[in-house]
Amino acid sequence: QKKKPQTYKERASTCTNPLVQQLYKIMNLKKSNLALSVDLQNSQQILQTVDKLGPHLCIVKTHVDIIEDFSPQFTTSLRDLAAKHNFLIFEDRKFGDIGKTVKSQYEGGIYKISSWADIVNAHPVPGDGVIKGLKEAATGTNKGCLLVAEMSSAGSLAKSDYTKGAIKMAEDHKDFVIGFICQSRLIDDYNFVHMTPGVKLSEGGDSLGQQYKTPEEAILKRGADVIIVGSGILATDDPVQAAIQYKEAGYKAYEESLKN
Ligand code: S5P
Repeated sequence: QKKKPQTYKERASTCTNPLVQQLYKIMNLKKSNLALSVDLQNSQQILQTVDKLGPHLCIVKTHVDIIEDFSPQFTTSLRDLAAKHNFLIFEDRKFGDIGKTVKSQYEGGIYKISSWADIVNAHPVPGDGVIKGLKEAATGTNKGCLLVAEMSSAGSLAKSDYTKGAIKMAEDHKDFVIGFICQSRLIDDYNFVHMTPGVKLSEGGDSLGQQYKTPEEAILKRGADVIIVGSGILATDDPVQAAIQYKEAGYKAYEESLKN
């Protein structure tokens, strides 16, 4: 039987993982389930955008490897903005290799992701060594990982038994896996945050396989906790207004979902 929907405040007090608690507290306080996918290639542009949109976001999601002028100062500045506006940082690195390789990719190289990102994600395809490897690099810190259990793109192979395997893997590693990147509700357990990308106010897609659904569809029909929006906000004349629109649409859908 389906559990009664909980408010963000209730989830913050019942969830066991401190990072998940922190996220629900932010969502409650800012009345926002909006994650901005800040897919820009210039550091200053990213920082300026995040500073303007920050008040409306619960999460800022980065693709650090598309930045053309990356420097460690960029991640320091991004962390300052996270403190200023109270959001979590999610580096969308989609780790997908054996444990020891992802461990070095997470903590090492130029980006040193484990030193600044609160959340990362991983493909479950290698087996749970991918989680164990990442976990080793995150020891003693308040970090979490999302498993990419389903994808928004056309023809995705992440479905049926693969998705079920991802759920099992998450349940086996509850201390570090804090949820899923997904397109539907996978577990009736708020300890696993369901984040859904491929969201736009009008449905459709792009020329490279992306498939969009509205915030209402993502939250009410598919059971998303957090909506991830990139071009729906960034490719507009007024990203601040667009972010407010997505925030309000997402929050309204959440309020509606509580009535179920
Ligand atoms: O299934 C997925 C998983 C992710 S994380 N589909 C996605 O689109 N993403 C990411 O979400 C993608 O890498 C991009 O950064 C963002 C969607 O951007 P948009 O511009 O299409 O909203």
